[in-house]
Amino acid sequence: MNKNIDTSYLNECSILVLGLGATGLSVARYLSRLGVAFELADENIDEQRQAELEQMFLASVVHRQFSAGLFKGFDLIVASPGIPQSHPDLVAARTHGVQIVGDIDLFLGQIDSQVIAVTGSNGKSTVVAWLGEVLGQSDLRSAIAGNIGTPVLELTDQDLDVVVLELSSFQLETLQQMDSLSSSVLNVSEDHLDRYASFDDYAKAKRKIYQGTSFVVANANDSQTWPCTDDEPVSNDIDALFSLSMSNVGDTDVDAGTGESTFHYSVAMHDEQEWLFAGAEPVFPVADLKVAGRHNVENALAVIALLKPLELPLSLIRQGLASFTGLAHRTELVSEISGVRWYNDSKGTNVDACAKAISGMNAPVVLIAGGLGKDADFTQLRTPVANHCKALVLIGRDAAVLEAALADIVRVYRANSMREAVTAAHKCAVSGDVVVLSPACASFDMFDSFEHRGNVFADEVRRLAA
Ligand code: UMA
Ligand code: ADP
Repeated sequence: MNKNIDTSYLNECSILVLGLGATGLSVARYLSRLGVAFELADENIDEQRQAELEQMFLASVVHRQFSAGLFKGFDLIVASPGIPQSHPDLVAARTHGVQIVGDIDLFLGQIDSQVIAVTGSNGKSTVVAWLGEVLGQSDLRSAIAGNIGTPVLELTDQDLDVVVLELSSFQLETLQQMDSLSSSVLNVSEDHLDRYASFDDYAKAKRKIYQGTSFVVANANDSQTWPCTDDEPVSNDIDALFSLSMSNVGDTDVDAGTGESTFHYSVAMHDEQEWLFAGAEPVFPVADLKVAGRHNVENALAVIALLKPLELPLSLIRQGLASFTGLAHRTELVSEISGVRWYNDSKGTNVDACAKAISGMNAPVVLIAGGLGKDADFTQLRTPVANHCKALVLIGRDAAVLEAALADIVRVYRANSMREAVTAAHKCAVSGDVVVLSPACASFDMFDSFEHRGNVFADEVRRLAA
């Protein structure tokens, strides 16, 4: 049974759209297209924007303040992902019987396409873009959307065979039913702990992606990515496992009770070089991937596993694995200046991503980090920093928190701007070193977005080169 919101239900209820960023505006446009009435609310708009929005959505009232009183007046609230479910006014409304959903719930309630869904603390955008790359070379009509940037409801006017969704834990919080062809939690490490009561709550939100999925793809080395029974991660509902370190490559586990198989995706030697394997089948040589780092080998395994239910020709999968060149701001080489390579990993917004980025460099690292720390435990960076970094340049609001966690194991410099940070890193680095911007933090204290931060970094590096 489809537990998501279908369009006939939308016509029957009073609706408030909460948050008027990319998601809220896409919801409002979608409801307008359906001819359904709704009101809008955002706490951070001025009178001019309010007037513009009222002009844009003619029959709709636009509110500039949230309150429990306002929320209780509706049957259904469509909340943007940036608004926590624990928001006191939302809690009051829910207690009052108001149904609270997100754009993903609306989208899943009305599409006919097959869905491939991806979440995880790190690698989501890379895996989703990579899936898009493979599917884009097939005969299937496909699109990618979700947390990667295009709100899902923007796809509703297209006729698609397959939709690949990047879903954040925020977007999964309200999810009732996924009903996807395949889904994966790629990995779970500390992130967004300023939003969740505990790491467990965060991991549980991610695992909601498996509800109603036909083909569960999980990380063999991370039990937090396994589906749950009574809130405990278990392995018996997993259809495919991927891992860089699987001893039984080529094997397929068959459950003695159910007869169901778990397929293995891993790496092993073949023709004297390392290959990606799907079960016993060598799929692609690791050295021929165009994206750097071991984490991207893992991402490639997840891509192959998630595509399994579509049974695409192997030649097509090989073509898509070979042609993917990675996304901007993810361990992206900006420049090489006097023998020093400068990498932009501005999307490294949490501890694990930063750890993977610096561990993947086979040269001494000068790391530029800092920003909004989201209550993370930066002592988890101690081992990778001790093993790989020769100096640390810290920026942003939580620079002092990072310094307190790491200053006894590495030389630390503080900088007040990206220009100062790049200058300091330039002074520390010698030929053969690498400088990596991988902040382990969100960007919003100093920049509009991680893209903005990465672009400012790249501009400063190019200025050095000029
Ligand atoms: N707002 C309020 N009150 C609040 C919080 C927000 O009124 O308490 C309003 C803001 O004033 C603003 C609007 O809500 O006008 C913003 O809504 P939003 O924060 O949900 O952002 P959107 O623009 O709708 O973008 C969201 C995702 N943002 C977040 O989850 C924070 C985008 O992911 C996503 O690309 C987009 O939907 C389309 O699906 C960004 C992100 O940072 C990239 N995601 C996090 C991450 O990747 O770590 C989860
Ligand atoms: P997300 O969309 O989950 O934030 P991205 O693909 O944008 O993931 O990558 C964000 C950062 O995470 C990259 O800059 C890289 O340093 C790191 N990363 C990518 N894939 C992985 C992975 N599988 N495991 C750990 N870190 C990863």
